[in-house]
Amino acid sequence: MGGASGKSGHRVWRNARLATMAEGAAGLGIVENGAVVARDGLIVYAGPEADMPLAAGQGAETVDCAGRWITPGLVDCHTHLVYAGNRANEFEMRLAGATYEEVARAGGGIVSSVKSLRAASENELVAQTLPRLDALIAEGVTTVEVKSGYGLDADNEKKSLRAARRLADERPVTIRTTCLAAHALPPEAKGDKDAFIDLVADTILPQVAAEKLADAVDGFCEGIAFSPEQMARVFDKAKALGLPVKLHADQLSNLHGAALAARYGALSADHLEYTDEEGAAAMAKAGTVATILPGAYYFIRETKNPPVDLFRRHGVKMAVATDSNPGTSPLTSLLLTMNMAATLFGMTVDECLAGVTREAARALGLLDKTGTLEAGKSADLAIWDIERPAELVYRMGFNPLHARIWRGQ
Ligand code: DI6
Ligand code: FE
Repeated sequence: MGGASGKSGHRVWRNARLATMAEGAAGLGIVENGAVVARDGLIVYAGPEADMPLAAGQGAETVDCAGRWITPGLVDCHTHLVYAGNRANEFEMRLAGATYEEVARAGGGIVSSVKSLRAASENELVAQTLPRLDALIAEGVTTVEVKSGYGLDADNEKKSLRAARRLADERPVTIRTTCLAAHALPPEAKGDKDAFIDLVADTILPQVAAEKLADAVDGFCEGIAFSPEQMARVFDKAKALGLPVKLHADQLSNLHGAALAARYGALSADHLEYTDEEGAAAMAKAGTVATILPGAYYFIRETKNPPVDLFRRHGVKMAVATDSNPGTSPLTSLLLTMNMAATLFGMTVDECLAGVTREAARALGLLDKTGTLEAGKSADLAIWDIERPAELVYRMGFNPLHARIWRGQ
């Protein structure tokens, strides 16, 4: 939307159709003939244009949306966006028949990204990440979570998180950072997982917390990574440092990671292909969001689907995210991700759209700030050239974004 905003940052988008995604509203919270008013970066009104309070719109710069749809700005709540180089070579190995686990055991996988990241400067990391961030932003994303996890020592984890924070200086976007030091075993640990977990808990997390570099703590609970007991040790330290937790859980096998995450009141448990009913029930009880990541499922040609139906039956909220990373999900399109969630997992259009807005915000602990079109939240909007919201999920490789508004601009 060209043109400077009003002096007070006061704008009305009128003649629009809204998918407010407000909690409790039926379906997408659709408002025909709707308007959104933003002042000083916050939504002051979102609803029928006819009901817009006079005072809300008075003196505001007005934008005629010509019947276009407005949704909340999209939220990608699970990415490993900051990395160096890529792993196209491993992709070729897998095409020749190797599994992801075989590639990892052969010294490839996450550890090869660790080598590349350690060799890159913070500036190089920012520069290499910006094109990926730009791809997300081009599709209406206004909030992105970014994990570390390719540094695996204090200095390199902090370098990754600093690079992630700097993305917010380079682009109009909200960045949330997550420390994923317990992602893989670095070569210098010489196979001693417990000693590495000591390093994470006693050194890396305290330093990251002291420098306020992370908004949450994550880990990879898996046979090829860390056990539930080792993750519990990391989570105990995170809690002691006042940081909320998340978990890569039950992606390749069922180690009961979902239940572990729930026990720690995790914001989210992510992947979840192998989660069982007990895990789903525990998540529901704890209010832990299930983050569904179809990009990784697709890319490693997994065949076990996450138990979407169990999540529905137990009332677990579902977010949908790219898992953008060099090894298992080199994906930078949240629109395509929704299509995959629908096509591969049978998620509905409403679930997919909630998954990249309201539920993704919830998975980041940001539901009071973004993720729906409601007064009091950040004016993060995506305006679309579509006739109906299902088009956002239905199309593959097409971007109908008309305009993107971040904090009212
Ligand atoms: N699960 C994943 O899918 C990614 N990390 C994780 O814990 C893979 C990251 C990578 O292969 O680089
Ligand atoms: Fe991931």
